[in-house]
Amino acid sequence: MSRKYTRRPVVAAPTPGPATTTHLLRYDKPAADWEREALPIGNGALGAKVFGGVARDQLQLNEKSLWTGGPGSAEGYDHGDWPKPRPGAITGVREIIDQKGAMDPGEVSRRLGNPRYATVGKVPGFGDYQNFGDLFLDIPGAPAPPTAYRRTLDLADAVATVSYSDGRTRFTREYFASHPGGVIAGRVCADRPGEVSFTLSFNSAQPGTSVTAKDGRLLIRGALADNGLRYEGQAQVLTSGGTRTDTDDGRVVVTGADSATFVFSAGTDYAAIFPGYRGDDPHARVTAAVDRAAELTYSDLRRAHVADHRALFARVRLDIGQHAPAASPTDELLASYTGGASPADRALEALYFAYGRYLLIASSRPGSLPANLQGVWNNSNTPPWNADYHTNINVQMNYWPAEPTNLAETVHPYHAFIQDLRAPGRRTARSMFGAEEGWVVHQNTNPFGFTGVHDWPTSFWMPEANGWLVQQLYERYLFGRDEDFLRRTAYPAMKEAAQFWLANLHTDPRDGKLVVSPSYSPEQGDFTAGASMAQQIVHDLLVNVIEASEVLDTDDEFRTRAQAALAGLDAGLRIGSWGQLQEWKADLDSRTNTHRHVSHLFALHPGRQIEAGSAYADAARVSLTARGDGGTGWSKAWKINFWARLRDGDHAAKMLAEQLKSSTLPNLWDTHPPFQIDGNFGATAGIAEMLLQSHERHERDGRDGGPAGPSGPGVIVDVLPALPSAWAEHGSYDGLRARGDFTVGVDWRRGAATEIRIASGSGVTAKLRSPLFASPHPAPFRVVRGDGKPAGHVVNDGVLTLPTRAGERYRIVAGRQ
Ligand code: FUC
Repeated sequence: MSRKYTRRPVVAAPTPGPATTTHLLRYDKPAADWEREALPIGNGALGAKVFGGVARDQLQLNEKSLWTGGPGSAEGYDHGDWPKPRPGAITGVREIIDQKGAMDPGEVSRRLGNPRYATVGKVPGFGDYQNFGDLFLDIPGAPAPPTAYRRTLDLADAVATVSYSDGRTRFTREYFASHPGGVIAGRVCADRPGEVSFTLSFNSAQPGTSVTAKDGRLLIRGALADNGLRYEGQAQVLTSGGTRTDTDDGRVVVTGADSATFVFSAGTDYAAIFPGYRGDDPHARVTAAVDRAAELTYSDLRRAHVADHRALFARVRLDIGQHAPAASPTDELLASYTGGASPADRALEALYFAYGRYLLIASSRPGSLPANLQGVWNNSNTPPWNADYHTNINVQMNYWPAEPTNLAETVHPYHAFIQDLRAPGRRTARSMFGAEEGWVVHQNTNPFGFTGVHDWPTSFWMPEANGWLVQQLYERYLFGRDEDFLRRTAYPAMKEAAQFWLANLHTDPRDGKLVVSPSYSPEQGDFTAGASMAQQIVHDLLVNVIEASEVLDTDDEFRTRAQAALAGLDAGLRIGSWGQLQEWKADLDSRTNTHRHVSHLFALHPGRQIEAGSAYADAARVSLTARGDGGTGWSKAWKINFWARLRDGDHAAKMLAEQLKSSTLPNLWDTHPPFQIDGNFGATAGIAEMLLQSHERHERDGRDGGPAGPSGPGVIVDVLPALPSAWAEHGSYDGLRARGDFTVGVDWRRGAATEIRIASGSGVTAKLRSPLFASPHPAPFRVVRGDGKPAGHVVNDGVLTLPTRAGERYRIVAGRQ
């Protein structure tokens, strides 16, 4: 009990970091509710929701690989593959669709699905993301009520704080989840010595968990009843002054300390390795992480955490004229938000943007699984939609902000996850489609390579998800221009997804075009051939893989085949009878359909088949207008992106306002309802999309994709493409990323850029579009390098062409001098 920890110097109560109101969530009451009020911290693999109670604080904990299902599951597991071959099943459905034009989803799922258990939502062995349990701090003699209570989450430092006074002593607790440390840490302080007392206990969410306490360390061990997955957690309590006692029933009691800290880590024996998905027992890893963290002083542990977080978070700065009354609690800011002209409304929007970046850092770091439907936070053993990985919008949306908002490192778990789907996905491609080449995944997947199907009629079939997933791999190349990454990581996965489609496109008897069949537009209507989204995704995949093979100068024969397929492909773009972009190949769209999925606009975003100002863009606008401004959280978030791509900043801002007014909880979590994190991420990406775009290719050769030039595929960097009037008066940003490996900053006044800053990472020629460069009367401006010397450039048709050198910074300054 009297370990060296007790002799540590007292660390002063933490002083608040440099957070402004833009980066601080604050509340004047403890959280009464997990979903709406508790505040999230996380290091990717571990997550906690902090309640901030006075007499009892609660940290609800998660370990991201704690999943039921998969190999060893009591329900059995087959990756969703058909238990027995069904020769001709898919071609049979294709033939019926060819003959009748459509097929009822129930009938298709009876033929092609995998039967569920009786319980709706239960796919055999699919599993659920699990709750790990709760750490409780029970504080004797806590004031009721306390005075000057404050609960905050500092997004800049990624530290949650709770503070209050009993009239005599001010108590402060803070919590953070350290990625470098691999732990969640907490500290309890008082501004008078000897005042810190509490009992730390753990309440497991899993039956049969053993919890013991020894030398101030809780040891939590067990195995999931369903699949035997072993898990372990350890929490080490360290004190300055006072006493620390272990209890027989597995608690640690701190009495009369000057301050106390705890460090917690957890792990499982999950490994992302097909087919067993098991690795080492977590005991050694968890012990090492907790030992290492306990050896450090709290301030060193905290400093390393803050430095690690800031290295990502502080890359982007956004000023949209936000200003909130200094002490206004976030829930009040949200409640009084109108989406109007007030600086307080701007403050909420800027905070929400910062929060999206914070949440991505907290829920997706290298070394664990990607962010799921709830990021890393889940307090249930049967969470909504299993808290899984939905591939018909949701997991993709999670990663939309990663590249544009300068958080490329956070996308690593998603990349790894996609690579890990290839082995089971190959098996599914072979067993269901008879494909000799390629991999496939359908509409839901889990950490155990579920690449097959279940049988929920309106949401089980999504083979083109393979193409949508690998789009993110290619985006990494487009943003980072790392050819080695393209060669080794992105291209092989893209090629294998494309190979699947080369073997599985179907010739549509209606017009001889190549289509996906059967295809289904999420999550409505009948099965048909050539639903627009499926076509657009395959189109995107083929264009990208052709471009990538050109960049890498490889695979001529494969490229020729891909080019032939692209030439024969139905591109999935059709303007229908009421001017709408058709969701299906036949003109079936209803003007009164307000379904949340607007799948046929994939070509507008996140695809790049539709350019603003084109006839297809007009049709997309007609469809989007008909769908309306409602929808679930993620649906509104997608619409922010759509309107931004249509360069309608005011409508994009309206959608952001709709999301904040009706799909956002007091802790600023997105709600579907219930809580679903994709909307946070989609909206964050949407805000970036309003400020900077770089998806349009500038070299054209008659086909939809431009050829890759000597420095890779050329793109237009569009500055302030959809700035809403509410943000127009003045503002600035720095640190957003554009394809071509550019980091961009802009100052603006009355809607016009006054300075554009661009740092070139790879020396690609920048093609910048801004009204500043518009012909025939270009506004006067000068272009200078970092050293202030003029930089050579050409202006043509509203586009400034700026040859850049890798590592060089450039400024384009409006005004003659
Ligand atoms: C998609 C959506 C639902 C929900 C679910 C998790 O299938 O249609 O609205 O977001 O994912």
